Amino acid sequence: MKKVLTYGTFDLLHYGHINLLQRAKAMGDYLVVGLSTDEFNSLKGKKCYFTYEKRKKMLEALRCVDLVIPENSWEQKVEDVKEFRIDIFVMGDDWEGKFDFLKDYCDVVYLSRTPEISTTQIKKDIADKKD
Ligand code: C2G
Repeated sequence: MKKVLTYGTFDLLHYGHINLLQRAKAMGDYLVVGLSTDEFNSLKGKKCYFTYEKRKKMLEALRCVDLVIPENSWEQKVEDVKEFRIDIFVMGDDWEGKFDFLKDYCDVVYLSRTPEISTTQIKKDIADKKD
């Protein structure tokens, strides 16, 4: 069984996230998603609309997602790759090169981001409509 791992905040889940998750799953048989906790998002400078539990529930409802684990720190990836016997680590190419250190443990693939959609843009568009 080929196991794939990716990480993210996945707030205001949108089709850009879904495109990434579906392509990641298509690279193997089992997809593990490291979901940034609310505390880790504060470290990342992100303020989420949905709590970790709500974001986790939405991801777990996706057919392409097999397991959601908490992402508490930048440093946990090597341990996660070992613990879950990951074959392929996948991220959007806005992270191109940032996780190449994982090549010592698994394949590392950066997939193209879906253009013109982001959680930040969604929030901005909603705020603009309010005025
Ligand atoms: N993504 C995408 N296309 C978009 C928006 C996002 O392909 N239009 C991808 C990102 O490249 C990332 C994933 O969807 O691979 C999740 O995006 P975020 O929730 O913004 O994750 P991020 O804040 O980048 O956290 O340790 C890694 C971090 O936790 C990644």
